[in-house]
Amino acid sequence: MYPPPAPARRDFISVTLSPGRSYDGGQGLRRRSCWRKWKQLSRLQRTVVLFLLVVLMLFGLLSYVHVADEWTAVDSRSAAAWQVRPANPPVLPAPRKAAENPETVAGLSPQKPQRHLRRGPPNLQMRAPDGDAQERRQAQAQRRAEVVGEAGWGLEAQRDGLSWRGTGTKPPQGTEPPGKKAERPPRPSPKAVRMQASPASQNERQKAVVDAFLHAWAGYRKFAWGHDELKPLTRSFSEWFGLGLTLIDALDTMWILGLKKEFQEARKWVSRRLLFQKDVDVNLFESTIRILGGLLSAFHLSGDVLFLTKAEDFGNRLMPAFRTPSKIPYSDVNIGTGVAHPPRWTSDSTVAEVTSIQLEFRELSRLTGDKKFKEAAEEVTRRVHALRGKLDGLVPMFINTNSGSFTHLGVFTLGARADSYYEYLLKQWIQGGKKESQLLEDYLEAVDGIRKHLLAKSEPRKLTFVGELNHGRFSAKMDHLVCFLPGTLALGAHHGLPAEHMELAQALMDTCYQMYRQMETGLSPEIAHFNLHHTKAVKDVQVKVADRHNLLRPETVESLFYLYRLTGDRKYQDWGWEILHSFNTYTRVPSGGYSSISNVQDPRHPQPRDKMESFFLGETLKYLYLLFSDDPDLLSLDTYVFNTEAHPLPIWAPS
Ligand code: DMJ
Repeated sequence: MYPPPAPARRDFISVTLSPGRSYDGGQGLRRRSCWRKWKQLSRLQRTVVLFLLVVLMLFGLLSYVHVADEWTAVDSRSAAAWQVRPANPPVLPAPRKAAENPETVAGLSPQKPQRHLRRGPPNLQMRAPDGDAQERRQAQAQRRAEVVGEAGWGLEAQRDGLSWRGTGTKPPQGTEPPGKKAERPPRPSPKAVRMQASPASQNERQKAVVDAFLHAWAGYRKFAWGHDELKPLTRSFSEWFGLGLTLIDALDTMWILGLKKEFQEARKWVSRRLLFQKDVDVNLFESTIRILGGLLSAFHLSGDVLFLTKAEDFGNRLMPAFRTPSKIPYSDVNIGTGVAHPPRWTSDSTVAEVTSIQLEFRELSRLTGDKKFKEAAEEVTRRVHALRGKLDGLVPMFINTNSGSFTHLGVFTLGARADSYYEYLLKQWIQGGKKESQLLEDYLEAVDGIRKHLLAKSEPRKLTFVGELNHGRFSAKMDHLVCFLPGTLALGAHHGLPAEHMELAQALMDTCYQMYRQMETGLSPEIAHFNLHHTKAVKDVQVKVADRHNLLRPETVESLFYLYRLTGDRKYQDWGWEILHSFNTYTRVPSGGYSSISNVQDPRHPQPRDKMESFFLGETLKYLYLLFSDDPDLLSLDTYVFNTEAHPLPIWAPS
């Protein structure tokens, strides 16, 4: 009646996959039961399970690809590259107690983590510097250093940390313009061997400058060692690039002032702590004139190739700034990633900034034999030369990095954003042995443009000053920055330019001095406005509340140095002496350092701003020291040309 029971169904998997195996550890049974369970699931349940499985597999696949990429990247970087970038990369030493000697404390001090200063939209990002190429370049530089060491130059410095050579211990070396790849190792400048000062050879005023320097240095050393700038009131520091800016800016000043111990200690910091592999944005112009210029100058004066090696490394890291549609460089570049960009608010660069890096880049090419530095910088000069929008040789203040054209047309000044354009026209011409006539022509035309459009006389003393032109309207406003001009004009006259340049230099020098003299503290404001009206008992120099600060700037004492050196008139030394006295009276901070002040018209409350700019050591005190020297061979103006941060570089074919 009942149908016979159906034969037991054999499990398909166990029969087909395990033929002839009597015992499989229970796996067959498990498979059988899994399969049964699977078959018992509804269609919907099976779909869900299958979907989850597919998702899991996709996830696994993606993870694999990512991990594989990571390993490929790790493989492609050299071991060395990883060694120089530890997880918590050290660059700057922590602040030290006053008693500690910055460079003799054993071991490395705790480091601050790197700041991330990468800025700019992603579409501006460019290729990071090639790690391998960088290593190759460093190795080449190191090899050159060894060759130079073997040749006798810098050998003592490498062995002992510093060589303070005596007069005439080496034959004078000539300089030569940059040509093809250097066939000989780089040589420091011809006068390096004579560049030493002993206290015995210093006059009283020079000793006062040395005293001021040591006071400033003591503050920096105690409270800001290895950092960018000293904050002397709060006894701390501020960072701009995080590259020991003050220390680098001050290296050649220490050499010139004969401060051997201080120089040696700073050199040690450069050797051990100055690393440029940092994720940090630097301003192309500021870092070129202060860091690149400072290192090149330290190399020339001391003959120590350490400084050239560092300069080349740094120069390479600045190069991405030139990769723009117009070849006019961006204002900022990240020296770690090679990402360059303009300021956040514009695609313009400042005219003075892009035209005041040439002395340094040209010299770097000459020393390294690598033409790329010179070519990039000179391309800018060529393009600016050909631009429309000038007024009788005067240039606007901005230039666009996309179009390569001037922007904000119709505004002309010799102050901020244009100043050193004029200075570098003349100085490049001098640096190159007075052969590059286009530079000279542009300079001469600009001086005529200044005469024609920007000069005026104040009341009541009839001081000649350089004003500004704003769409045809003259403004009697003159930045302290313009006070570089008397020195530059005098330098040109010394190199054979018209004598009337020297007359104008002297007239402007009087004016710059009066910008100090007519202030209650004896210190110039940042910006002066000249009185044009004939009324009794009014000062020529007037100051707006927003402009009455003094940042310890160098331009006036810089020009005093040129004027004294080139005329021999001692009144310029006396004026410089007065200015040094005022700095000491109103800006010297007892615990160490000097501070910029907010009010040059209030001797009772000059309001220190708690900042010592690096150029106070790099420029102001250096020029004062040179001003008080009666030795025309101390950095002869026929042998050296000073960059705009007062770092002397050799003239390629000295007269
Ligand atoms: C310096 O950095 C340089 O002299 C630059 O050319 C202008 N500004 C400061 C000093 O005032």
